[in-house]
Amino acid sequence: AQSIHRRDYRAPTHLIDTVKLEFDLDPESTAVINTMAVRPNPESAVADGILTLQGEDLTLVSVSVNGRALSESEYDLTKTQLRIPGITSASEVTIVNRFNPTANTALSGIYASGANLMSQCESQGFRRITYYLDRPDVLARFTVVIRAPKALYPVLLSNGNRKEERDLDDGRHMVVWEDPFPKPSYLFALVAGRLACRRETMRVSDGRSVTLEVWVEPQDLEKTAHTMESLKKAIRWDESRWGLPLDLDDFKIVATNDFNFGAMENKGLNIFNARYALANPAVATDDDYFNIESVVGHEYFHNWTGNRVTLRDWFQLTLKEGLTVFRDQEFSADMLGEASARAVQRIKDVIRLRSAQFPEDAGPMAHPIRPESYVEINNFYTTTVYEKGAEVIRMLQTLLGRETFRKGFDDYIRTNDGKAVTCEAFLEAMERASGRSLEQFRLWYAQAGTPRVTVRSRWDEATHTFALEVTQTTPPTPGQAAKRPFLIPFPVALLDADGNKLPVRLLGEDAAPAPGTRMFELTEASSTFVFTGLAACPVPSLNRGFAAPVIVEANESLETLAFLASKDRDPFNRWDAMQRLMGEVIRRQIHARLLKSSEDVDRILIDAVGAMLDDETLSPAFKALALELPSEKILGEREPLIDPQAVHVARETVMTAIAKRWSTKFLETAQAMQVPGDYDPSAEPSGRRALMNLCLAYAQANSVPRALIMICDQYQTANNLTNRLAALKMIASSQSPRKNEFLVDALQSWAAEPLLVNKWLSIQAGAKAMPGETPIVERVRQLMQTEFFSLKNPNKVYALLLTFFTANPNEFHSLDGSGYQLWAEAVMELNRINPQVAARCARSLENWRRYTPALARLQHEAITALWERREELDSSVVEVLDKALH
Ligand code: B3K
Ligand code: ZN
Repeated sequence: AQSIHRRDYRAPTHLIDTVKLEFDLDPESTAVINTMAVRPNPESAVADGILTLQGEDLTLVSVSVNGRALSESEYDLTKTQLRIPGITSASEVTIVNRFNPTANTALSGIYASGANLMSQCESQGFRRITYYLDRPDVLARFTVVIRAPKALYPVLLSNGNRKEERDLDDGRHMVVWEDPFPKPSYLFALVAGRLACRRETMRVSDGRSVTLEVWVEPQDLEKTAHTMESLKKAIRWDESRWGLPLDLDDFKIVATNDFNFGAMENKGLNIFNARYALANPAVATDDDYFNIESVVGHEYFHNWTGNRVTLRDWFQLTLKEGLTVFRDQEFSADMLGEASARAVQRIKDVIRLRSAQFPEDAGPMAHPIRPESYVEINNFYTTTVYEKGAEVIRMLQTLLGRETFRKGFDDYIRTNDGKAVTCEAFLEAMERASGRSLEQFRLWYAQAGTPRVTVRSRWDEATHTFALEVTQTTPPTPGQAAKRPFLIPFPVALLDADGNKLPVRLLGEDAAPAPGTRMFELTEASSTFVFTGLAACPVPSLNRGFAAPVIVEANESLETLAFLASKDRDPFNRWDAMQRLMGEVIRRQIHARLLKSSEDVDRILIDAVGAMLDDETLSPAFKALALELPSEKILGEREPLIDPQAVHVARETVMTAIAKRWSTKFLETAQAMQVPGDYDPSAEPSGRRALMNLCLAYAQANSVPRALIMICDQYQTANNLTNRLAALKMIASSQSPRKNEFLVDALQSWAAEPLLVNKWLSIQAGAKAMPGETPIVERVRQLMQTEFFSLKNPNKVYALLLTFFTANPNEFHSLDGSGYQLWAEAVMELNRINPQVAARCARSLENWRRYTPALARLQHEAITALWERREELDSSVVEVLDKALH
């Protein structure tokens, strides 16, 4: 497969000013008449008049130029291109073609979802609808005419405004849509089917009244209230926080069960995976409610960052994704309220970064947030482009200050509205606003890998000075052996014995600043800061609030970590200190196991947990995050070689030791955290439920019989899915002889609801098997054979297979290689059905080199076996295997 390089960008040879698409919908053979007003691009370096359109899996019927039908010898057609010569001046090019939505199992282009038709065009799905200049820098005004049998497809939607609607002969009808905003093809959308909608009108800041609609299958209509509320909040927030209004009179959201990822920001017609659009207390957990608000926000915010200002080419993806993730994170944080509640959002975002992006940055797929090359762009919708991209934007806000950042953001939008631009446009706007060169900062766009910031401290009793020697290094990544130092914002506070912030005064500075956090900028490989004006050796609190996406290695003692976990006033760092304390204690268990010795779980940790549990100044939501041991995934990542079984046992050992000591306290807290009354998914009661369920998990780790009774009782009596699901999850990994009874009971009550069946699959894929029980891999295989699973439905694949591959390391990385065998079979099968989903699953083994030799060898064998069959595989899967092996 061919790599595409960023440096090879060429302006398009032609531009398309307007396009009219006429669809005659049919589930097996949809016809398209595509009429484009095309003209040569004055900016193009090539002016040979050849118009090269992309097309994939299409049946071409006819090509005409300015009304004259071309004969086959007058154009050139291959599997992926249609070349039409002689377009040397403005011309009307008309293409007629057909495609089969039902055969489209890749879910890219227009495809059948149950009895409905849905579309997904980003990145390159539009070429599966018609021949086109399918690239983001060609912006056209779209008119869409949809004709369809009315009984089958009573609702016909596309972008923009409804211009006309009427019945035709033979039970067919027609709707015409016009989108006033020029857009790239990846933002096109079409939906047809039997759908119902929740509709509301809202007055926006400029006084206009807009119509908001959420379209779903009729039985799901009662699950759309939260989505609508979230949309209204998102609109308000974008107006008040960024001064950005809704630019359309109509805004629609559509939900579907068949979707490759979360949701899509098509102009005025967002399409959502049902899991991010449907909620009621029976089908959605607290996290689901929360995620829906965040994803609805994310897609809505794209209307400005992505749609109004769009991308020149796909290498710039982070320009819209990093920025929009940053915006949705801020939205979620603002919805939580004041500072300590906002910290909960920050912590969740960092957990995500550490568990998914850090491993990516340390593996064979490591790439800068703006990659230099790719084989398949769909493989680059990564946590690096998204989540690290958001961290890079956040660093800019931190470095420039909120006000200057906002000025730069406004400038960026104003200057680039209606254009397709590169990441440079954003950086230049920030430079204009701040008057500051961001040259060194640009390295964040160019260099991959997670920087390590090593900190050594020294207290000099004689001079009462405190020195911090700060060194940054970034490990080599594919194609980038040596790295230059980044510009890293690095906020530091110095704490006294009570956790109070001291003045941070550098040696040589005359006046002592007020006590507080001080922002340093690391620009060199190594820098030393010497602080003075201190009565005693302080405790440094570093990279406060996780200002930079780096790994800080400060070698703190358990005592220091426990001190920070109880005294640091920065809630993020307090959480982080507790996590590092836990991580360090677990690491000692892992190493003891390696040396076949035993090691007591340190009292310092056990006491710190007890103290935090008792601390009444902390919110339950915060405690739930701080008291949960780091995941096996995050723990393994820190080891030189990952031994999933050792990590698992070590984590369980520590959990049990904590549980033993505080057994009563956990049960009492679980009791105290119960939320009476009707279900309310808002932050406060969600936090109480999270802490309650964590306490129950601890109590169960100590095998207190009362805990299992409480858990089973909770499963039966809960009035919300959060508690019911949490209980079932604990039962599924317990010693309970009745666990199958519970699982069958859950299936019986959930079978009619795809979202719930998926959760049921996930629970089993993520469970641990007790001695004597069927190994999880066998359980997963059995479930794959049931009617509740289908390889054709991405949500089911993610729920069962991806959960097993990525969220159950102890079971998946079983020493007999059975997990890898299943992985290879699944990737092979999925490749035929849906290459994007196959490639995503394939990535589960990419970090094989990080494992202990026996496991690495087995993984290598499984990858190699697929590699040898690469002729049968889609280039997206081949790219993953290739990068993993070579
Ligand atoms: N922009 C889409 C992602 C499209 C993925 C294509 N493989 C959703 C989002 O980020 O909002
Ligand atoms: Zn996005």
